[in-house]
Amino acid sequence: MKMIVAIVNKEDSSSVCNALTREHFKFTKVSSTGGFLKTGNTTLLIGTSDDLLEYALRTIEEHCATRTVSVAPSSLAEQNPYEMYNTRDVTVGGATVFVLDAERMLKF
Ligand code: 2BA
Repeated sequence: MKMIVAIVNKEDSSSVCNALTREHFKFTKVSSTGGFLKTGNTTLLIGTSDDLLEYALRTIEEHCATRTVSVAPSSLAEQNPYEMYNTRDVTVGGATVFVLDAERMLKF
């Protein structure tokens, strides 16, 4: 049994969720915030059997895209005052995915 923790760009969130539901995966959707950009994203907790892991990962991948985001000077200034006049482009996923071994799944 695996637990997939997928942090999904909010632009891709409904497309990924719809695809997972269509493919009969069960998951929990949690509203989350990126530590760097401080903008909303969606964290999906997907419990699945080992043999469906790759299929679940492919489903996520097929419904995500990376984007380039221009970070406002004010956001950077909070972290480094020397950068307050420079915007910076960052490439944002898509999805950042962790795969964990789940020892057991219990339902009460
Ligand atoms: P954020 O933390 O808001 O990061 C958004 C994007 O900013 C990142 O895209 C990355 O391109 C850039 N970035 C993040 N931290 C940076 C830093 N210290 N210096 C320069 N650039 C930085 P992604 O890597 O695609 O990450 C998208 C979101 O996935 C992140 O949003 C965060 O919520 C999550 N994430 C990424 N890596 C993670 C990790 N190792 N652990 C937990 N969450 C992670």
